[in-house]
Amino acid sequence: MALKETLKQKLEEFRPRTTRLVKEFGKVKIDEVTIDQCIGGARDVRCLVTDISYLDPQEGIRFRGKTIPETFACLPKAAGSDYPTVEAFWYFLLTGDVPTQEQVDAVLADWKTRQAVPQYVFDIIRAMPLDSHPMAMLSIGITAMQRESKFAAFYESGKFNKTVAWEYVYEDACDIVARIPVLAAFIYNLKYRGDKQIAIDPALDMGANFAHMIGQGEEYKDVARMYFILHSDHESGNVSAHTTHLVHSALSDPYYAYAAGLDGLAGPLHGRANQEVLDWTIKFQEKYCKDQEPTRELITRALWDTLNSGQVIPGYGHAVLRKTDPRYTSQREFCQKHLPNDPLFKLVAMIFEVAPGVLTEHGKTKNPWPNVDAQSGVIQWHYGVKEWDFYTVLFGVGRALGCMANITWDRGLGYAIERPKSVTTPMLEKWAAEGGRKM
Ligand code: CMX
Repeated sequence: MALKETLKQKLEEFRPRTTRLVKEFGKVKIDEVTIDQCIGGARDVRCLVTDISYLDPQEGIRFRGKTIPETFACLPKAAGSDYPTVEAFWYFLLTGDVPTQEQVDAVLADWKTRQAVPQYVFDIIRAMPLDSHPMAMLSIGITAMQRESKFAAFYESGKFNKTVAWEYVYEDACDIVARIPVLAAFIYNLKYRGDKQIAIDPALDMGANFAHMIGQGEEYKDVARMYFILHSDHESGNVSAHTTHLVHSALSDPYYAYAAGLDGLAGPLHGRANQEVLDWTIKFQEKYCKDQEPTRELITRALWDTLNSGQVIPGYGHAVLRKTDPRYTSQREFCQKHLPNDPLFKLVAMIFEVAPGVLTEHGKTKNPWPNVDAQSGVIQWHYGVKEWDFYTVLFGVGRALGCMANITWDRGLGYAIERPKSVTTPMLEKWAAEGGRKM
C-alpha cells in the first residue's frame, strides 16, 4: 500500500485509543510538578505524547521501538550501501512499518516530484549578507516557502475540516523533507563555493543527491544518509521538536512551525553544539598542539580552562540521557571503520577518554557523557565539509524528518493547541511555605 494510504489506515486505527484515553481516563494522574521543575525548564515533566520515538535515559533513542542498530539493520538499503535510504526511514518513522523495496521506491519517486525549491526562495536568501549564519538562511528559506503551504491554502479555502486536516499537513511535510536538502545544498554552495550551484540529480536518493549537490563523492552519500537518520528525532521534549509541535498546535502551517523549530535548533545548548565542538577542538589543536601531539594531560588542562571560564564543554551532557548517546556511538563506529587514522577523530576519541572524568570532578552536570554533537563534526571535517558553522544546518535537514512526522500525527490525532498554565513567584513562595499547593 502507498505511504499516504497506509498512514490513513494507521491513523484511523489509532484515533479511538487517544479518544478513549481522554474520555475515560482523562483524570488519571501520571505526574506531579515540583518547584525546581517549574523554574528549571520543565525537566522530566511528563506532559507530551509521541509514538514516533522514545528516549530512555539509560539506553538512548528508539525509533518506532527500534534501537539505532536495529533501525539500520531492518530497513531496505540504498543500492550498493550498508545504510538505508532516508526515504525508507521516512516511511518507517511515519507508519512504524518496515517498508518493502517497492514502497521505498514509491516514496523516492514521490519526493522527486516535490523537491524543486521555488526560485524566489533562492533570491530571498541571496539578498541576505553572505556572512549571515547559515541557520538564519535556512530558517528564512523555510519561512519564505510558506507561500507554498497546502495546509494554509486549505485553511483559507473556507472548507477547513479537522478530520482531513492532517492530509494537508502530510502534503506540506513531504514537500518540506524533500526540499530541505536542496535548500541546504544551495546555502552551502552560496556561502562556501562561490555560488557554484549543482542541479538536482533525479536518479539519486535524498542522501546521495545531497552529497552530489554539495560537490561530494561516493563515500559521502552514506555519511549524509546516516547523518540525516541519526539526527531525525529524539522524542518530543527537545527544543526543536517541541517548538515545532507548539507552533503547529496553533494551526500555524508546517513551514511556520519548522522555521520556528530551526530557530530553536540554532541555540548552542541544542543543535549548534556540533559547531561549537569543532570550534573547540580546532582551537585546542592550534593552541596546544602546534609542536606536540595531543595528550590526555593537555586535553584535561584545556577542558578545565573552558569550565573555569564559565563555559560548557560542548557535545557533553544531556537533559534526559544518563549514558553515552547511542547516536555518538553509531558515528564513532562509522569513524572506526572509515577514518580510524584521522588525527581529528583520534583527538575526539581521546577527549572521550578524559572529558567524563573532568566533568564528574567538576560536579555540576548530571550526565558527563558525550551526546550526538561530540562526534558528528569530525566526520564532516574528514570528508572536506570544513565550514563548521554549516553543521547545524545538516542537523536541521535531519531533524525535519522527525518534526514533520510528529506534526502529521499531531493533526491526525487532533491534538489541542498547547497552553500550559503559568504561576507567579509569590504563588510559588506561598506554596513552598505551606509545603505544597492545596489541590
Ligand atoms: N559542561 C559544563 N557544564 C555542564 C555541561 C557541560 N557539558 N552540561 C551540563 N552542565 C552544567 C549545566 O550548565 C548546569 O550548570 P548550572 O547549575 O550552573 O546551571 C549543571 O551542569 C546541571 O545541568 P544538567 O542538569 O546536567 O543539564 P541540563 O539538562 O540543564 O542541560 C545540556 C543539558 C545539554 C544543555 C547541557 O548538558 C549542556 O549545556 N551541554 C553542552 C552543550 C551541548 O552539548 N548541547 C547539545 C545537546 C544535544 C543536542 O540537543 O543537540
